[in-house]
This record gives sequence, structure tokens and C-alpha cells, in this order.
Amino acid sequence: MQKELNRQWWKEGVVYQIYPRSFQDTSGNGVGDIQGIISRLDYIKGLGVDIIWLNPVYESPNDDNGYDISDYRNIMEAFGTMADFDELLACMKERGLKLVMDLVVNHSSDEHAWFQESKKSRDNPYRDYYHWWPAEKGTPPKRWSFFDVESNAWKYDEATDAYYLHCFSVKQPDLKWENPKVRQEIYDLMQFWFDKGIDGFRMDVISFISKDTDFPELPESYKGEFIPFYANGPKLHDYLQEMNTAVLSKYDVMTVGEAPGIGIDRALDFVDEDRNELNMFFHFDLMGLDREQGETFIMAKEPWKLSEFKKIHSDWDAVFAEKGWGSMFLNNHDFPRTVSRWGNDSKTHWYNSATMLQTFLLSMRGTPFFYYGEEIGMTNVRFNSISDYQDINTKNRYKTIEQNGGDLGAFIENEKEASRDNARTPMQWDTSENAGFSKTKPWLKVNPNHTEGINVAAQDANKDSVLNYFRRMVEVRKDHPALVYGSYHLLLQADEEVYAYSRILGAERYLVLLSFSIEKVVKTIGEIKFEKAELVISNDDVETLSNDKLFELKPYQASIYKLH
Ligand code: TEU
Repeated sequence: MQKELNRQWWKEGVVYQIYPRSFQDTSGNGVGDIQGIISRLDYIKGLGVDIIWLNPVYESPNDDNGYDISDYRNIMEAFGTMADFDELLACMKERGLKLVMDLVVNHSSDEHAWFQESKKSRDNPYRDYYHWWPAEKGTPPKRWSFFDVESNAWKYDEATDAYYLHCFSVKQPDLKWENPKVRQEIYDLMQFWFDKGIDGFRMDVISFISKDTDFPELPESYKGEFIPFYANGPKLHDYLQEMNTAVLSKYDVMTVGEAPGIGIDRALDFVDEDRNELNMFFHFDLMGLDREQGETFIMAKEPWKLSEFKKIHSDWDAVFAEKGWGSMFLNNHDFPRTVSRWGNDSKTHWYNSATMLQTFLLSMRGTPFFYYGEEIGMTNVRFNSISDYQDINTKNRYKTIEQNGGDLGAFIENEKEASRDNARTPMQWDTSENAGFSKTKPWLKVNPNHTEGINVAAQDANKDSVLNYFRRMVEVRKDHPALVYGSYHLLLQADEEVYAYSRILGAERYLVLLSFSIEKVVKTIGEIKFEKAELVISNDDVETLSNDKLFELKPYQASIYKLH
């Protein structure tokens, strides 16, 4: 018997992520702003997407581009004012677009008033808002930091002769969730934004919020990988359930946690509807596929295998087949560009691979998240010189390698494929000097390929562009509930060239064929006869073969068929 669909707007919606610094500058400071987003809302609506996830726009000294918040109830000056924000929300509502904000509460900025108070004295009322280790207890047990030149998450502060914990940069002290006052502050600020009318939160490193505040020496099980260790805090689910009761349950909103360190074994603890925690979360299994495992972001020596790519997605789909719900993404502001990483951004294969990957995200079961520029196939910028990079992660790791006398040339080669700045270059609107992003020098260099067809103006005018394929494929998802709610069945499991699966809802059956090969391929899938199959969409010409059990795919071709 077919189970009930449990329809939700956030399952059916397509998400468009905007990194506000890089989207559209209207004030002329080289940094994107809220008025810029407003000016592009018709474009966004015209993509067919439903939900915007906005990276942080709150007041911040920008040590980590807004992920270091100094006031949760104010807008960053470079982005505009609260009046601009209210206008954005109103304009989005007029167009039927939903807004999901970033909630960054594992840590604040060290310039937040709470931390400014906390560091003043050991008996300050805000002392216990952060994790402090008094120096008379000796050096604190090792904890690893993402953005610290020494990779040390403890920073000594002379004023009170104590260390504070910062899992990210020294300017991002971790908030102490174990303190009920901190949790109440967070629930209050969430309520502040919900009362304005926003539609949800993407929750930054939510898997890290709970800590063992005794800070024991690392356990035996610790194998040099901090992320799963950080993600396994003792009270994590108590806090999420409390947050749900206190705030989330009162609104019809969407939540998506960023959950590094969470694998399929613990997935349902977050999103099983009966547990009242979150709607979905981002896992990082795919993002780790072509990286060395451990504490680094270094590219793996071996290329990734399609069979592994399929296994990750098939395993995650299976977890949520009966309960919970998944999310699908191939890149975001922390990872290189989709077409450069998972496809092929050479002139020959760029169009097919960019549109094939769009077809993939839009034909899988979880909610698809697209990152600005993905709809026009934006690529990695691959800066040659450290002076072009702005990202704290790249800059601080460069310093570490420099201090240790390591191979800086090899590091820059790595960053050309791995740096977060690849995904942060300004949106490519047209062929003008700064790609239509700004009238002045942008905060991060524009990718020169905006003059070579990778821009909105050119692609809008061309019916066979990546952009117009994206629009058509979004419509295909909307028109076929089986692509949203249907069950997923992997076919050709071990094949290293073609990713094939079916999506089935009631009597409706669809077959998705995705080639990841740079060669033309001819294959067969059991008894499926292509003569009878009805083509729904393809990004290339479809050949009819004389043997109707065979199908052919051009390099990076994607096709969806309705099966009868
Ligand atoms: O990122 C957390 C983070 O570092 C992971 O996404 C990481 O990339 C992954 O675990 C690698 O396996 C979030 C934000 O997205 C990022 O932009 C911020 O810099 C960071 O938190 C700190 O707020």
C-alpha cells in the first residue's frame, strides 16, 4: 500500500542560495547589498524557484564574511539597513517567494556585546555565555580550530588569565549552550526574525553546539578527525527539542541544519517527525568524496568514482525513504563550483555537464538547493596568487604552511580546486567590466569568463543556454510530483559512466539517465524498451537505436523518460 505523502511546501520547493556580498552591488562600495537583491527578485522569480536562503546579513566585523555576528538584530552596514531588509521581505512576499535566513549560534563574534562583557572579569554576569578555561588549571586539553593558524581552538586572554574556546577563528568564540540564559537569548532572537515574517532558518554548524564542558582529554576513539567528535555532543538533541518547543513549533517554517560529522547512522535523530527537531539537514559525505580524510581540505590524490557518488546518494535516500526528509546540494559558499568539481568546465563539456548536474539535483527526492550562479554554470576562478584570495580559511592555512616551511606552490595548486573563494566570485550578470555586479572594483575579483557566455544577459537571450535549461528543468520537477515524492531505485549500480535511477509514484514511473563520461556510451537496462519510453527532457539530441533495449548518451548527456 502506498504510504501517505505528507506533503510540505519545503519538500516541493526549490531553494536558491544567495551570498549577499557577491550578488549585486547597488551602493557602489564593491560589496553586494540588500537593495541589489531586491532589484533582482524578478529574475529569481523567473527561475521558477520558491525559497531564498540568504547567507548572514547581520552586523559583523567580517572576519569570516558575516559568520561572525556582533549584533543578531541588526543589518550589516555594507549591506544596507533594517528598512531595506523589511522591504526585501515585503517584495518577496508579493512574489510568493519564501525567505530562509542563516542562524549562526554555535559562536558569535568576539565583538558581540556578550563577549565584550564576558571577557571583562571572571564574575561578569556574561562570563558564562562562553567557554572559559582558567589558566591555573594548566593548558587546556587539545581542541582543533578550523581557521586558526596554529589549529588551536583555545585562545589565551590576559585580562582574566584564562583561555576561551573558538572552534572557528579567534574572532568566533563558541557560545555556551549549556547555560540556559544563552539558549533563551537564542530563542528570543529567532522569535524576533519569525515575528518579522521570515520562513525559516539554515542553522550553521548546528551539530557542534553541545559540548562536554569538562573538556576531557580526547577519547580513545578519537582518530585525528575532530569533526565527528565535535558533532557528538551529549545534549545536542535535548537542545534541538527544546528549541522546537520554545520557538519552531509555533510557526509554519522550514529548518535545515548544517550538520558536519553526522552520518546516516544518526540521521533520523534529527529529522524523524516524531522527535520534533529539524526538517532536514546537510550532510557532508559527498563534500568529502574527493578530499583527504582528516583535518584538512586537501584534494584527494585519486579521482572520485561515480559508483561512490551513487552509493552516497542512494544510502542517504534510503535513510529518509519512510521518515524524515533529505536535502540535495552540490556546492555552496564553502565549496568549489558544481560544474568544475562534479562535471567538466572545459569549453566542450561545460554546457552538457552543467545541465546534467542540474537534472540530477532536480530529479532526486530531497529538497534541491542551488547556489547563485549555478543556474548559468559559473565555474571555479582558480586564482594564481595568494593576494587574490580573501577567504580566512585559505589565508590562514597559507600562513600555517609558510610558518612550517611547507610547499606553498602545492598549496596554491590545491586551492585552485578547493578554496571557498572559487564559489564566492561576483554574480555574472553581463559582459561589462565588473560583470554587471558593481560599478566599482568588487571585493573579490570577477571571473574573467563572464565575457565568454557565462553571464545572465547572454544566456537569457539564448533558448539553448544553461539558464534556460535550468528554467525548463525546474518546471519538469514542478509538473511531476513523482520526481519530488516518488520512491528512488538505483539501476546499473556498478557502472562508472552512467548514473541511472527510476522514480516511482503510484502508477507513474520515470527513468533518469545521467552520463558522467566524456565519451559517447551505449548501454542497456534490463528489460526497459526505449521505443515505448516517452522523453520528458534531455540536454542533447536523443538518438533512436535499432535495438530498442539499448540507449545511447552523448558525453554528459542527461535524459528523463516516462515509462509506460
Ligand atoms: O561552515 C562550517 C564548516 O566549516 C563546514 O561546512 C565545513 O566546510 C565542512 O565540515 C567540511 O567538512 C559554516 C559556514 O558555512 C562557513 O561559511 C563558516 O565559515 C563556518 O560555519 C563558521 O561559521
